[in-house]
Amino acid sequence: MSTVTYIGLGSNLGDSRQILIEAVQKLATLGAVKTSKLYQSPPMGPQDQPNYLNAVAELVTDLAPLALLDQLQRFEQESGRVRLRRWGERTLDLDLLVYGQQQIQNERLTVPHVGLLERDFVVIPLLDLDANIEIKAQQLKDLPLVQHPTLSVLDDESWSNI
Ligand code: A4P
Ligand code: MG
Repeated sequence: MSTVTYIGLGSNLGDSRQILIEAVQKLATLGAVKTSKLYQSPPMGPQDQPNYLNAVAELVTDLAPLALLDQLQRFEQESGRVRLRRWGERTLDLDLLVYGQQQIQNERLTVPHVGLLERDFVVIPLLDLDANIEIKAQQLKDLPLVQHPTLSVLDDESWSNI
């Protein structure tokens, strides 16, 4: 049975734009994909690291949650993922933000993703995909951070034509 999922994409090392484009193409092998706009976002966490490119993809897939996580982690490795420190720079981060209406808590997976509601670089792209999305009984469009986003849209043709 197909489930609507949302995947957070982030990169701040290497050719981030190209890395995210390839990540979306790989996600499309797992089901039907739609993408948010592409954003540039100042780093959360250590400030001595480059800005991030961030986006969210909606993926409608038949994969079960852990099977989907396996694929996301495979794609991270294939992008030559380097992750140097907590909240630090990385070539590709793929987070399973939402899996249908499910709440999941096990040693590999917490869904909805921890911190989702506090991160404008996740909330704003989610609203691109569903302006009325509700997560953990919270209408995302009503969150205060939506009024004061720190991120900016990248007007990027290669992104909108994936
Ligand atoms: N894991 C548990 N739940 C999930 C889930 N829902 N999705 C486990 C994906 N993985 C999940 O992942 C560590 C473990 O989390 C995995 O093995 C999986 O089983 P990881 O990607 O190595 O580490 P992490 O927790 O993602 O890294 P970290 O360093 O804690 O950071 P975050 O929270 O991912 O943040 N600033 C901006 N502007 N934009 C960003 O995208 N990203 C980060 C990284 C920091 N600052 C940022 C950004
Ligand atoms: Mg991650």
